[in-house]
Amino acid sequence: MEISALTRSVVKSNHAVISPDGYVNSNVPGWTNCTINVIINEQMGARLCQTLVTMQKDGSLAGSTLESQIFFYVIEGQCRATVSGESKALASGHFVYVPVQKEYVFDEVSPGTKILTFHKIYEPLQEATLPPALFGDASKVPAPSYLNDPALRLQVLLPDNLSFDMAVNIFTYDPGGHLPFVETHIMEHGLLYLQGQGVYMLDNQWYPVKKGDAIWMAPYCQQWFTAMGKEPAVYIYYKNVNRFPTVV
Ligand code: UGY
Ligand code: MN
Repeated sequence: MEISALTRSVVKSNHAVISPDGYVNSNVPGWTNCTINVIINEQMGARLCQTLVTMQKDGSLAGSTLESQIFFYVIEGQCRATVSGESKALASGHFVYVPVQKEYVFDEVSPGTKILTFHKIYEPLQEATLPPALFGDASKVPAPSYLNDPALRLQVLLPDNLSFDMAVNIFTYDPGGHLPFVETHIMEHGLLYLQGQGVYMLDNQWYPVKKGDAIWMAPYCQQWFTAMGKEPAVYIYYKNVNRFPTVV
């Protein structure tokens, strides 16, 4: 018999590990015939929102971005996305970036399709134009080694220019690969494991993590990760970037 009073999930003031065992579903207006889990949100102190959507038969996501831009990533399954009049068929690894003030529709889903979303309030910059809507495929994005370590590969999915104030990257670690140092930084992260397992250190606490787990790291939450097991560990993560760091 399993003990239902146990979970690997933790929610602290500057980080959270959310494993699927604790999911309770939400409803989002315009997102129909789907199961929605809001994994990271400003209610926990974050400045981003991260959701996981599992589509059912005839499911669709329809809406308009307002102040927040939304990044959609297909984890598994198939669907069609329409943004600003452009429509594309999407499969696992495909992604869509929807800038602010745009309408979007995801439909023609195969049941069970899983879509990850990252939402961030857009901070316009006088010297930069608004980002365009983008469609992409992670399998076509280069995967150079990270900081000269061949055990680590980093894919940068969004253009790295001042129009964008968020980054979404895919980090791949071969078994035994690890972050080269404990990171201490102002940027915030939301993250979802796509494959494999390992141990994450967050603010000097150690968490075993695996495919399906999500992590929130607040600014300055100290972070380090090592991959374990027989296959690479892969996570996709959000990071706020390219804006003046202070109002002081
Ligand atoms: O981009 C990053 O800050 C990344 N290296 N952090 C992380 O994977 N925890
Ligand atoms: Mn980091």
